[in-house]
Amino acid sequence: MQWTLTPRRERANHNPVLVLNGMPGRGPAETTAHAGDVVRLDATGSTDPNGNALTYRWRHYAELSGGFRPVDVTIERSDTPKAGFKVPGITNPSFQIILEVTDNGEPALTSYRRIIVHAAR
Ligand SMILES: [Ca+2]
Repeated sequence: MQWTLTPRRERANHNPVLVLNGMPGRGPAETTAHAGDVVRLDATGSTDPNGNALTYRWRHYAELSGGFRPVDVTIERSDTPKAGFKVPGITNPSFQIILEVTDNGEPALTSYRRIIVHAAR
Protein backbone atom coordinates (compact mmCIF):
# COMPACT_ATOMS: atom_id res chain seq x y z
CA MET A 1 0.00 0.00 0.00
CA GLN A 2 1.25 3.45 -0.88
CA TRP A 3 0.87 6.27 1.59
CA THR A 4 0.89 9.06 -0.95
CA LEU A 5 -2.17 11.08 0.03
CA THR A 6 -1.86 13.76 -2.59
CA PRO A 7 -0.95 12.25 -5.93
CA ARG A 8 0.54 14.64 -8.42
CA ARG A 9 -2.21 16.70 -9.95
CA GLU A 10 -1.66 15.44 -13.46
CA ARG A 11 -2.29 11.92 -12.23
CA ALA A 12 -5.47 12.70 -10.30
CA ASN A 13 -8.76 11.91 -11.95
CA HIS A 14 -11.06 14.82 -12.75
CA ASN A 15 -14.79 14.88 -13.42
CA PRO A 16 -16.22 14.81 -16.92
CA VAL A 17 -17.13 18.27 -18.24
CA LEU A 18 -20.65 18.21 -19.61
CA VAL A 19 -22.33 20.04 -22.46
CA LEU A 20 -26.12 19.75 -22.31
CA ASN A 21 -28.09 20.63 -25.44
CA GLY A 22 -25.20 22.85 -26.52
CA MET A 23 -24.91 24.59 -23.12
CA PRO A 24 -21.62 24.37 -21.21
CA GLY A 25 -21.54 25.10 -17.49
CA ARG A 26 -23.17 23.36 -14.58
CA GLY A 27 -26.59 24.93 -14.35
CA PRO A 28 -29.84 23.33 -15.48
CA ALA A 29 -31.17 23.69 -18.99
CA GLU A 30 -34.83 24.51 -19.54
CA THR A 31 -37.15 24.08 -22.45
CA THR A 32 -40.87 23.90 -23.14
CA ALA A 33 -42.72 21.17 -25.02
CA HIS A 34 -46.26 20.25 -25.99
CA ALA A 35 -47.88 16.85 -25.59
CA GLY A 36 -46.74 14.68 -28.48
CA ASP A 37 -43.47 16.55 -28.98
CA VAL A 38 -40.22 14.60 -28.97
CA VAL A 39 -37.77 16.35 -26.66
CA ARG A 40 -34.18 16.18 -27.76
CA LEU A 41 -31.58 15.36 -25.09
CA ASP A 42 -28.05 15.94 -26.32
CA ALA A 43 -24.77 15.58 -24.43
CA THR A 44 -22.47 15.64 -27.42
CA GLY A 45 -19.45 17.85 -26.87
CA SER A 46 -18.98 16.55 -23.32
CA THR A 47 -15.34 15.80 -22.58
CA ASP A 48 -13.07 14.45 -19.90
CA PRO A 49 -9.97 16.37 -18.77
CA ASN A 50 -8.07 13.07 -18.51
CA GLY A 51 -9.27 11.75 -21.83
CA ASN A 52 -11.23 8.98 -20.09
CA ALA A 53 -13.94 7.06 -21.90
CA LEU A 54 -17.41 8.26 -20.89
CA THR A 55 -20.65 6.40 -20.30
CA TYR A 56 -23.96 8.23 -20.49
CA ARG A 57 -27.24 7.78 -18.68
CA TRP A 58 -30.40 9.85 -18.87
CA ARG A 59 -33.01 9.39 -16.14
CA HIS A 60 -36.44 10.87 -15.62
CA TYR A 61 -37.23 11.69 -12.00
CA ALA A 62 -41.01 11.51 -11.96
CA GLU A 63 -41.13 12.23 -8.23
CA LEU A 64 -39.53 15.63 -8.92
CA SER A 65 -41.72 16.46 -11.90
CA GLY A 66 -44.62 17.77 -9.86
CA GLY A 67 -48.33 17.42 -10.15
CA PHE A 68 -50.68 14.78 -8.81
CA ARG A 69 -49.36 11.29 -9.59
CA PRO A 70 -46.74 12.44 -12.11
CA VAL A 71 -46.49 10.15 -15.11
CA ASP A 72 -43.25 8.50 -16.09
CA VAL A 73 -41.77 8.65 -19.57
CA THR A 74 -39.54 6.27 -21.48
CA ILE A 75 -36.28 7.82 -22.60
CA GLU A 76 -35.12 6.37 -25.90
CA ARG A 77 -31.41 5.54 -26.24
CA SER A 78 -30.95 6.55 -22.59
CA ASP A 79 -27.40 5.16 -22.51
CA THR A 80 -26.10 7.27 -25.40
CA PRO A 81 -25.10 10.93 -25.78
CA LYS A 82 -28.16 11.61 -27.94
CA ALA A 83 -31.42 10.58 -26.34
CA GLY A 84 -34.99 11.80 -26.36
CA PHE A 85 -38.49 11.20 -25.10
CA LYS A 86 -42.01 11.82 -26.24
CA VAL A 87 -44.15 14.05 -24.06
CA PRO A 88 -47.20 12.02 -23.05
CA GLY A 89 -50.74 13.20 -23.63
CA ILE A 90 -51.46 13.69 -19.98
CA THR A 91 -48.52 15.74 -18.89
CA ASN A 92 -46.90 16.66 -15.65
CA PRO A 93 -46.29 20.35 -15.01
CA SER A 94 -42.69 19.54 -15.91
CA PHE A 95 -40.30 16.69 -16.60
CA GLN A 96 -37.05 16.61 -14.66
CA ILE A 97 -34.37 14.78 -16.63
CA ILE A 98 -30.96 14.11 -15.12
CA LEU A 99 -27.89 13.46 -17.25
CA GLU A 100 -25.25 11.33 -15.56
CA VAL A 101 -21.87 10.92 -17.24
CA THR A 102 -19.29 8.62 -15.67
CA ASP A 103 -15.66 8.29 -16.68
CA ASN A 104 -13.49 5.19 -16.45
CA GLY A 105 -10.82 6.83 -14.30
CA GLU A 106 -9.57 5.60 -10.94
CA PRO A 107 -11.71 6.21 -9.02
CA ALA A 108 -14.53 6.60 -11.54
CA LEU A 109 -16.17 10.02 -11.29
CA THR A 110 -19.67 11.08 -12.32
CA SER A 111 -20.89 14.51 -13.35
CA TYR A 112 -24.54 15.54 -13.42
CA ARG A 113 -26.67 18.03 -15.30
CA ARG A 114 -30.41 18.62 -15.23
CA ILE A 115 -32.85 19.66 -17.89
CA ILE A 116 -36.31 20.86 -16.95
CA VAL A 117 -38.92 20.38 -19.65
CA HIS A 118 -41.97 22.54 -18.95
CA ALA A 119 -45.23 21.26 -20.34
CA ALA A 120 -46.91 23.85 -22.55
CA ARG A 121 -50.64 24.41 -22.01
CA1 LIG B 1 -11.64 11.84 -15.69
